[in-house]
Amino acid sequence: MPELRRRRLRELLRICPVVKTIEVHSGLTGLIAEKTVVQDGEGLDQFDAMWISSLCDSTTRGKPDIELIDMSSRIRTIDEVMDVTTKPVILDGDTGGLVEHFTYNVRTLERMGVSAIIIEDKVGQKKNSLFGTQVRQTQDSIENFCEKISAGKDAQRTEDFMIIARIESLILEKGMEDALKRAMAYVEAGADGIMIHSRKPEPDEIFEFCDRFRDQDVTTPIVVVPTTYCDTYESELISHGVNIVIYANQLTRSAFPAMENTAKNILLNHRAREAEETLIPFYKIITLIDTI
Ligand code: SPV
Ligand code: MG
Repeated sequence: MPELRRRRLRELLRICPVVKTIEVHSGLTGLIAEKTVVQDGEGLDQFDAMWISSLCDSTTRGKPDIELIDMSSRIRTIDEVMDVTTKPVILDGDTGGLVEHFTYNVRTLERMGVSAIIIEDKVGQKKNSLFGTQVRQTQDSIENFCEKISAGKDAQRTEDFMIIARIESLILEKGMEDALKRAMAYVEAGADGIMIHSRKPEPDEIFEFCDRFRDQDVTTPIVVVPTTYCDTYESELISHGVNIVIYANQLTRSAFPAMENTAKNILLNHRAREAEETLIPFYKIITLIDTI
């Protein structure tokens, strides 16, 4: 039920050392996030939550990650995922759009049972953060972005829904001081969490941000996306005060080469026998899908 799912993220933040979140973009990837369990040492391990990435939602539709996929289409993806899963959903809300639209979208998402939206402090044509300064991207002013956060918080109807502010200062090379100043301002404006993003191969600037943020704020959840600094273990992130780790695109990036290789294999062999060796039997996929 939407209420139970919505509040589950806050509950997980209270009980988990870190909320492990995986990208999903369809019913099938939702089922993978929901049902993948591994034996890890003495116990079992699984993902806690799902991230509906703008990058992967766009890529799956063959479109660029520039806020081209409108909110109605994003809602269709969320609905498809929610229809077959129970874990909490964190939505990548891009810039959040116009404040006047953001407030309506907050209410819609909240009603659906989404637990959190993460909005990034950029304006104008948004491009994916991993492009960094290779493309033109403009950061929003602190004042404007704070207004958007506050308007969203005023619009929501429950205590559960979270608006998490994503800081792009390190991505856009605006420096650590700017990132920290923004973090404090966004929390003051009502943000329920801070996502700090980096495209460095090492986690040093993320660790520094987290340590310095935690010196001033011990409670506000910190969210990170270790795509480029993927050598970093969850335990290291936890030791620097991180609460949510998002594996933001790995399912899409693993499926793409697998599908491309299969297409090439069939073309080269003029039949599917050779490709068959690398394929999962269909009955194994069907076992993921519940019968009612
Ligand atoms: C996404 O997954 O769409 C994100 C994270 O926003 S990143 O692609 O690293 O910008
Ligand atoms: Mg995104």
